[in-house]
Amino acid sequence: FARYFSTKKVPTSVTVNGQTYATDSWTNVPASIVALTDRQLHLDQNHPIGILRSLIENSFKGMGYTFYNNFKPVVTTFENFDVLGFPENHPGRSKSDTYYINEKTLLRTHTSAHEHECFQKCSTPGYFISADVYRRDEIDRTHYPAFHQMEGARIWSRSELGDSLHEKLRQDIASIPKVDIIVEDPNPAFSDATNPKQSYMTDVETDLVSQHLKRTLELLVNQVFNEAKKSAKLAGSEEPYLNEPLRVRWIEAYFPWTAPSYEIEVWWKGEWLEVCGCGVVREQVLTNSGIEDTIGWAFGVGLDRIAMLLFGIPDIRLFWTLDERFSSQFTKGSITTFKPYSKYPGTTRDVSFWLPDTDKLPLHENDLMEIVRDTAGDLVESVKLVDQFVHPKTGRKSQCYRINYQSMDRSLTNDEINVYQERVRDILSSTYEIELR
Ligand code: FA5
Ligand code: MG
Repeated sequence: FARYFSTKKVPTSVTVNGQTYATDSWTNVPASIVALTDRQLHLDQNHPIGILRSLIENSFKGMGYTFYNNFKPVVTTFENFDVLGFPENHPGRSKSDTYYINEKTLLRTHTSAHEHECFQKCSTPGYFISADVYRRDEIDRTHYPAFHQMEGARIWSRSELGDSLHEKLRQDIASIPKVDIIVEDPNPAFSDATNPKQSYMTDVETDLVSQHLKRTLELLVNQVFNEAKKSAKLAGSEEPYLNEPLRVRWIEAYFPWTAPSYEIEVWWKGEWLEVCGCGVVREQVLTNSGIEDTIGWAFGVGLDRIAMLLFGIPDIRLFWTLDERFSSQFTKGSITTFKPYSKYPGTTRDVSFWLPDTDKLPLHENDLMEIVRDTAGDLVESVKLVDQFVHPKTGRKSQCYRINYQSMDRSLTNDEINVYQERVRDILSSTYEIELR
């Protein structure tokens, strides 16, 4: 992609949210992505993402949290990775996964990029932050290079609480509203024995902080999925699970800045749905943020896929449409089921090629995705690898990708699609040492 970008002549600067940054050899953020940073869908009270954000915030009002919703998406590599303990070689740091403005500046890949700042400035015991985040990723109904996360965190100061720390933690746990929910914890399918604890915390502290975290997230998930059940019932579904208490389970997870770490999954439509990663915050994040002798937790939940369930939205790209037929369907404070408007037919085109020899610049799948998306924008419904084989004699590898072009608001002509397809082929063959077939 660096190469693709260089053929397009990297601009000398990139402007995001009114701030101008110098570019360098790391720059890989296309204008089409920068344009999304002004949308602020999570602040729109009449947009499903904004409605979901408010729904969650409302169930935590008066419980000691500050709500941050205005943090800008440009952060430093220090905030997004270093302070959180991401190792140097972590794949998340690579140019194929992350949008860099320049070597030291990027579009945040998660809301955890603000833990450093929030821990420093937050004056309540905890906070929630909601924001748009960006990742170079595949294209399909549930993946988009921009999406939204809500993060929560809570801390307790040992030096302030002294001997009453345990008592305070127990009180705080007891004050979380109880929910009618079936929780597999400990979950028989997983053992917590391998989930690392931190040596600066006692076992009792780790256990109490984890309990507070788990009860908090069970409350959040119950609130959200009860709404999803109501909306599924209103839409006419008679699935038996809609009338039963929600089933959730806790599984072990790994994040560089939490220990122990967990994920909560929800039983939904016959399968376990991954909802949220979380854990007990590592000491180094807290001390690097200038708060000594504290213990606490953090979680991060993706809002888009949950909003898709709640509002019956079949395609993640619909969140970004400017079509009135979408926006007019949603109003502040209410969960309503999306009524699809006329779908326009899609058309597929295949692109096949021999990959370069191994010593040449490899073509990463995300590079291909980016070229397609940058050429045809939201007219790309999906890009899928449909065939791949190795030539028995030459040992060369061939791949075939199927691009599905489809507009959400109009019908596309064959001529128009042919132009995009030709452009994709041209860029591919002029940038990478592939051989088109
Ligand atoms: C994180 O981003 C961590 N920051 C979460 C966290 C916070 C852990 C605090 C511990 C403490 P993860 O990469 O799994 O974790 O992403 C979290 C959620 O974002 C996922 O569960 C998923 O719902 C959503 N998500 C990830 N990629 C995409 C995408 N391309 N499109 C839409 N949603 C996505
Ligand atoms: Mg994940």
